[in-house]
Amino acid sequence: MARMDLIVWALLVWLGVVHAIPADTPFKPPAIFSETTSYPLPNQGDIAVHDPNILPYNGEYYLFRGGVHIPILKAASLDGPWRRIGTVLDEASIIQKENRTRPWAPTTVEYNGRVYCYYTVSKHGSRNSAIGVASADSPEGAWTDHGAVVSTEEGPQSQIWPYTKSNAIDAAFITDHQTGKPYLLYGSFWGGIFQVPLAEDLLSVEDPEHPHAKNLAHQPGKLINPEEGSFMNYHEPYYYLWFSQGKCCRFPTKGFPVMGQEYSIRVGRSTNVRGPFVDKEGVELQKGGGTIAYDSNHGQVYAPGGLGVLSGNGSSQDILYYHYLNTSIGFKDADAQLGYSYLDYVDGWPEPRQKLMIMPVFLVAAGYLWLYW
Ligand SMILES: *[C@@H]1O[C@H](CO)[C@@H](O)[C@H](O)[C@H]1NC(C)=O
Ligand SMILES: *[C@@H]1O[C@H](CO)[C@@H](O)[C@H](O)[C@H]1NC(C)=O
Ligand SMILES: CC(=O)N[C@H]1CO[C@H](CO)[C@@H](O)[C@@H]1O
Repeated sequence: MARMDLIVWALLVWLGVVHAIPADTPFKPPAIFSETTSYPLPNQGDIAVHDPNILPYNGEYYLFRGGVHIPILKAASLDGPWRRIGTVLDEASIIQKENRTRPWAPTTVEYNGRVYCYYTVSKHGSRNSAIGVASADSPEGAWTDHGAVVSTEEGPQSQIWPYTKSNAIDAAFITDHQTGKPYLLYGSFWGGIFQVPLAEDLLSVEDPEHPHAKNLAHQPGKLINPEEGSFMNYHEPYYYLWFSQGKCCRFPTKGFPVMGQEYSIRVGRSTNVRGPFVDKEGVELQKGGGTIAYDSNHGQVYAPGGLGVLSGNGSSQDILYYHYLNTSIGFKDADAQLGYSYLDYVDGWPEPRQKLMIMPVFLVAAGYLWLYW
């Protein structure tokens, strides 16, 4: 507008002849919630939980969550209802670090007839963290706390690489499907996701003074690595390294990031349990790679992450479970909901589906008929 036009327009606005903003222009909020339909809506797990961890055991599901002494819940189906049955710890963790009454992000596994729960003792924004472990004969207990397996910043071996540059949070566990050798994964926000071999009793790192560690995922050149909550599963012929990337928490107090910067679920694969892992574009996860497998969708699901995978063991579909914020429920961390999707592997890349595929069921039925007809 020329200067004269502006003056005339301002005068007309002042006189009320025209409105400063045409009244029918709709207010356009900044793009925050993705409306994409490229990802399916989750199946709803009927429980509010952040960083869920689920162990199928004796035909039931046990859900472990962060909180005072690590609460345990139980259900006959992933759809709930979930019933609280107790806690992993009877008192504060024996790890002498802050917030030890309230560990985070447990990961529970069954190994050689025992159950092991790896948990995190840390606090937001600190690298003074540890991963501890408790074990029991069954998820119903009685549990024994064994204390720290890896410590960063302070504690045993914390002066040894990779503990010097990593953050001991968010444990995951995998065994080499050929040798049975167990590994612990952890990280991050510092240095990315790391993997260390475990001793056979699963209570310590193998050769603790010289850990044969690998850095499996990280964003080069960045001090802050918003990659965390890793998980590894094996689905022949690949190991899949999953993690959550982006802003996870505290949206009501810290505000919303621009769309795409919130939590999303990423994945890469390798034929070797120790990597290197690459994403769908062939980018190594150690070089910032990671294909988005599940992200905000339908304007309803926001910042999904904190995931795990349940193996169908070849007879049923694998299941990806996670937490997400439902945009019509709320954005507090405590509002996070349990969701899950069935995994379809397309060219060896996992794709979430809302419904169980007909195919495996059909094959099992056909096999059954062929055997017994
Ligand atoms: C798959 O097999 C593992 C190891 O045998 C077992 O712990 C797990 O419960 C099985 N998962 C399902 C969904 O049957
Ligand atoms: C979100 O919450 C609304 C209201 O409770 C519910 O109708 C809807 O199914 C939920 N969607 C998801 C994906 O959780
Ligand atoms: C999650 C949690 O319990 N955080 C606490 C950790 O400890 C600090 C300081 O002691 C508390 O302020 C946090 O609330």
